[in-house]
Amino acid sequence: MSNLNLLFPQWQGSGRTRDLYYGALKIEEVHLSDVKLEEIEICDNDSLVIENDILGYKEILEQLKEVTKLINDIKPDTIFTVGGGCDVELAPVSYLNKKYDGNLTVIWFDAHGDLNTPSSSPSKKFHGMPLRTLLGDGNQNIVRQCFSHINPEQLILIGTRDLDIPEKEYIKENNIITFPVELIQKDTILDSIEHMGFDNVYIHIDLDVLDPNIFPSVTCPTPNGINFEKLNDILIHIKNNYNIVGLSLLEYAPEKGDNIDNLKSIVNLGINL
Ligand SMILES: [Mn+2]
Repeated sequence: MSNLNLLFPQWQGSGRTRDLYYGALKIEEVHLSDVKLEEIEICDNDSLVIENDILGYKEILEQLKEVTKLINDIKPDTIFTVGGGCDVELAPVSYLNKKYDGNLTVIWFDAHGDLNTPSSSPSKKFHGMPLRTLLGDGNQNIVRQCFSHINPEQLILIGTRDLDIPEKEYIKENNIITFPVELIQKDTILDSIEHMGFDNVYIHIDLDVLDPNIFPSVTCPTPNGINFEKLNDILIHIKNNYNIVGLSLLEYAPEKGDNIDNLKSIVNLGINL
């Protein structure tokens, strides 16, 4: 089994700020200095424009081409991705979904749905659209650049608590399994994964799933999240029962004096896939 550790500090999806770029570099410095990584080079032009209802469309499409080429050359069995924003998920998730023939549950730890289309997005920031893109909707140049698309039946949203109205409608129409914070319970989550019937699991971690009182250094801090103990407990529980083929660690926007020691267990899970 070969694991790819991917450093993809794409910041363009979060707007005209490079915080997420520096966040990725800090995670690398603190936790990955002795780990073999592949890094995607990121455009540093900060005069982003909105094209096709997506801010930074050109850069995002270009970087997507880079990362799909890299993954296609390496052909890993598993991928650990350090972002960057949630929008870095397109290549890893669509690749693994293709590799495992759709035999994949995608678990999305995130305060948000990331389910907007370019036209429904209020902000036009692409980090609010990656999951919907992975489901095959949105800008078709970007969709076509992905390795495959996933189906709503493969998806579990955990910790979701800030959804736009079109996202709520999409979740309802497609019966997407959602665990709001108050319903998060590791055995119930395991039951859901079991019920879906897939053998492999992809885990998306947007750090804004955590409560801002515990971890405020994210692009979109959202009140009433979970704590590290709960997150790690669920991750261990999933690892003990399923084949985790991909994991991501996303949306870290560093602040002076931050201590990110408590990301260690997530990183360890990722590099040991
Ligand atoms: Mn997100």
